[in-house]
Amino acid sequence: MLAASFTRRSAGVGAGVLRSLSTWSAVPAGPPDAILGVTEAFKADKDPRKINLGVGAYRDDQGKPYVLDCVKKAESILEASKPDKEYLPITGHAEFTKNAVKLAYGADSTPLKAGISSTQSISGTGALRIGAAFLARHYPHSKVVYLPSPSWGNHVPIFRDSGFEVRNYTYFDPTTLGLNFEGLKADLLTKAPENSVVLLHACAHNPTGVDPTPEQWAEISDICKERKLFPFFDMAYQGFASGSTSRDAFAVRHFVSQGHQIALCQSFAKNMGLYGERVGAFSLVTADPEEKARVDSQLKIIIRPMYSNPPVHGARIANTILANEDLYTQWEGEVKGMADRIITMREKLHNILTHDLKTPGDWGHIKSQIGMFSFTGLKKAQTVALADKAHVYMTADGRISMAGLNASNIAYFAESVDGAVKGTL
Ligand code: KET
Repeated sequence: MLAASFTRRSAGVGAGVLRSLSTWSAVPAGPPDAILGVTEAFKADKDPRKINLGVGAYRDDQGKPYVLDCVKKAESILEASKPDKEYLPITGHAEFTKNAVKLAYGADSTPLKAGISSTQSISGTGALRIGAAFLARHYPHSKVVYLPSPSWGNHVPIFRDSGFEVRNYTYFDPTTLGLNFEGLKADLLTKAPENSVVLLHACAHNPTGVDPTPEQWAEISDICKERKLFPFFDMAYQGFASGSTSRDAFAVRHFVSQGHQIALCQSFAKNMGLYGERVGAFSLVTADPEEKARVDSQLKIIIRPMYSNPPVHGARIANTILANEDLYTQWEGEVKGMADRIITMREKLHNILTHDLKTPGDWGHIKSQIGMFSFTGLKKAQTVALADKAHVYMTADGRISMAGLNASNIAYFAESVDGAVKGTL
């Protein structure tokens, strides 16, 4: 290409018709996304036995995407009301954010009356991005964020791209496949400088499926207070851990009751199945209505140049459910139904691996881990073999989305794992 253009130039061809090096010729190819890239590989696989356990998206027992009945009802109520398509305000659908915040903090929460500054967001990812941008600009004490090790893969670029230095605190213990609570405490007590931002998964930790107990949360809250650490909660799975949205809000509500001025990111992708609608909320606890008004004004200043204002349809659906007593009750039942189906899959998988196949290793963590994911302990090479030889897709860290398993594919999946572990695939 380079040689050709030089030759043509020297042959006297007019400069206007010459094609020189493309403007983007130096742009390096990036790696596929660690989670969404798995879906791309899955889609390209033509084998009928293929299974996608990569992305955390709920599937029903037929392996199909699941549109909740309460969502269908909310949509027909909305359709009948013939809503317009006007812009929302910069911070979105005000009634939706009010109800979203109530869902997280609890109807009796004190700051709910005094001052929670909140905005609608482009799902949980957008909430994280607004929050990180707000802290980068206005948190006066630190530009260092501590993430649990491991954490959701997108946390690092979100905080880095927002101007934070990203560090880790101990979370998972690879030998017990459970929480390394002593390591966590030691890191927050001695490693993290005072005033650092600490990211906490409110429930159903991704990717490990390991959550602190209520007693451990209380200790973490005390440590944050003692060390003046700023608690930044990511709550993408409210309802998916225990099947109850209020039980899953324990950590958030406990921290707030202890006087922490938390930041909170909410997503309705998983618990309402509104993945592609991009419905979420970001909130900050403020001291009083006057402070809240100032924070509100700065949230608008951050959002307006990013995307001006959020999409309306999903927020209307979520709000219709949150605001209507019957739909809300139905929704709670459907969240529990999804959580329960996942628990049944955990039990079945554990049974097949330990009793039927006698797969080497201890598989108790499949049952004890919580939420949408199981951190299987499979090694990267085994995940590669599972994809290449058995058409079973998961993230390279051995995380599986339990919701991708069902009565028809669980036996094939367990046999494939058995083969990967025994090296017989
Ligand atoms: N936080 C966590 C912890 C999380 O797992 C996700 C999504 C999000 C936030 C953002 O979700 P949103 O759809 O923006 O509301 N996790 C799944 C999907 C993804 O990676 O985008 C996943 O881990 O598979």
